[in-house]
Amino acid sequence: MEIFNNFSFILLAVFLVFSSALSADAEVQRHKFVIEATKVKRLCKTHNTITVNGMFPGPTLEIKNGDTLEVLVVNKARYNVTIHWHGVRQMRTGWADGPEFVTQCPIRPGGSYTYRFTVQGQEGTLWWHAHSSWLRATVYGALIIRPRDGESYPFPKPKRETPIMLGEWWDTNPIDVVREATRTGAAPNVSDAYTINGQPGDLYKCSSKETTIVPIDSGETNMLRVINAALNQPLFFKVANHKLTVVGADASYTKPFTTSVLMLGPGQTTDVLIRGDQPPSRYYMAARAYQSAQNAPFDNTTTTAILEYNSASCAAKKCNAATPVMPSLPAYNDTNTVTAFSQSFRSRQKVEVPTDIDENLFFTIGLGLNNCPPNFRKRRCQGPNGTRFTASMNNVSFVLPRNFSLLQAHQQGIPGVCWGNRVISHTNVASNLS
Ligand SMILES: *[C@@H]1O[C@H](CO)[C@@H](O)[C@H](O)[C@H]1NC(C)=O
Ligand SMILES: *[C@@H]1O[C@H](CO)[C@@H](O)[C@H](O)[C@H]1NC(C)=O
Ligand SMILES: *[C@@H]1O[C@H](CO)[C@@H](O)[C@H](O)[C@H]1NC(C)=O
Ligand SMILES: *[C@@H]1O[C@H](CO)[C@@H](O)[C@H](O)[C@H]1NC(C)=O
Ligand SMILES: *[C@@H]1O[C@H](CO)[C@@H](O)[C@H](O)[C@H]1NC(C)=O
Ligand SMILES: *[C@@H]1O[C@H](CO)[C@@H](O)[C@H](O)[C@H]1NC(C)=O
Ligand SMILES: *[C@@H]1O[C@H](CO)[C@@H](O)[C@H](O)[C@H]1NC(C)=O
Ligand SMILES: [Cu+2]
Repeated sequence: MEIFNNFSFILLAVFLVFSSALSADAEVQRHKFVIEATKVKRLCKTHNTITVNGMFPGPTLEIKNGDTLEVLVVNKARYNVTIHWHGVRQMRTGWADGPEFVTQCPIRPGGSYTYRFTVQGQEGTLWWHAHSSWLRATVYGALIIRPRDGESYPFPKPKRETPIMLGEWWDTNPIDVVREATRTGAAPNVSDAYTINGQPGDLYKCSSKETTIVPIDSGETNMLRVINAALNQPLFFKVANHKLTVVGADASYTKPFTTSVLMLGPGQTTDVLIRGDQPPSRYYMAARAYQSAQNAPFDNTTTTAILEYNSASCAAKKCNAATPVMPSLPAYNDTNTVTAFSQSFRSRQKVEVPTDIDENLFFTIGLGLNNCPPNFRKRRCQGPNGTRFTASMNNVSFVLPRNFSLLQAHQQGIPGVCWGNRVISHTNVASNLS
């Protein structure tokens, strides 16, 4: 624990005055997000998909470090909803963070809520998504944070920048998938497709015509802002014949390193530079599962987009474009590649980390806790060996409160919410992951 004496308090006050003067050029950006059901056709079937402003994926927000976002969310859907600003450090704006019943009660159908927060000291790529039930399967978008005016990237400015949002698509209502899993205790159905910027791509039925195209010109260096917006699945990502130079992750710059493949866990982002240094043609960028768990079912399909040299496009060649080159992706269980990739990350500068440990904490994290209480019927315990498929920490599962958010209960000292029976272990994994 840090104890503030008067002297450091004065220093802090001076710092605050100074830093607010520094951010004089910061802007307040206002947006309106209307959450509504929209007809979206994928894999040959039209769904009433919950979207933001009728867009899937939702709008990309582009701000500068130091800017303030003010987003009015209007809920015209038939579900409770909240929006989470994934990765944003909510400094003194905890109520704008978004996880339902943690920092706020959900926005009910017909209701609205304004999120207001400042992004400070973070640059690169983040994203936003719904944080209520499984609405995030379709309610998500990119959040791009560029340097302040007068500042620049710590690498040469890319010619073009393209968000690459990797997603998961269910050929049914995703809310039904999680409700079914919660009812039966079985693991939720795996997705039917992965997507790049909302499109499954050439390898799926009825999808070829809409495959995402990412343009490039010979000789130029572009940036791909890769985001894993999947709900549950770590994903490999590769571009045929092209090397990728990682320059940032989760809105922090990294020491650059070059790789042929990325692996992103759900929620992670990775910014890479890609050079148009190959013969002008069409190249697939592809993503598929990294599955470390043995014997657990997973979606083993592959999503693709096309990196297209402009001189090799259909338009340039009067619609006689080449079949794209396909990258060979790592095996689903290629943990060595994942380890090598993860171990390549370095900070740009030397960072002092605390080395004196005051307290050691020991956590076990599990999936598949045996959790079928005697009073539960068999039909609610259809997980492996008659269990309920649950996530746990130190053998305890988390259950959301139903009447107040944790933050409100903590702030207002409302009993029975934060410090009450938070350790009931009868919930389902599906409602716990975020
Ligand atoms: C929606 O949220 C309200 C609280 O804001 C809660 O009472 C209600 O149970 C929620 N509905 C669902 C379907 O979760
Ligand atoms: C989950 O998969 C099973 C087996 O394929 C299917 O019968 C069921 O309808 C699916 N559930 C949902 C909600 O789509
Ligand atoms: C994906 O899994 C199915 C069975 O669920 C199997 O038939 C198919 O061969 C697998 N495909 C790949 C590419 O591994
Ligand atoms: C990965 O899967 C293959 C089969 O697809 C298997 O032969 C191999 O032993 C597995 N490797 C590991 C490390 O589990
Ligand atoms: C189910 O039970 C059997 C017999 O006790 C055991 O061998 C197996 O590992 C169990 N499976 C799981 C997924 O726990
Ligand atoms: C974990 O919790 C269950 C009850 O939820 C209990 O039966 C089991 O013994 C616990 N396991 C450990 C290692 O504490
Ligand atoms: C709020 O819900 C908790 C259980 O989640 C319950 O214990 C508590 O009594 C409730 N408080 C009020 C004021 O309704
Ligand atoms: Cu998130």
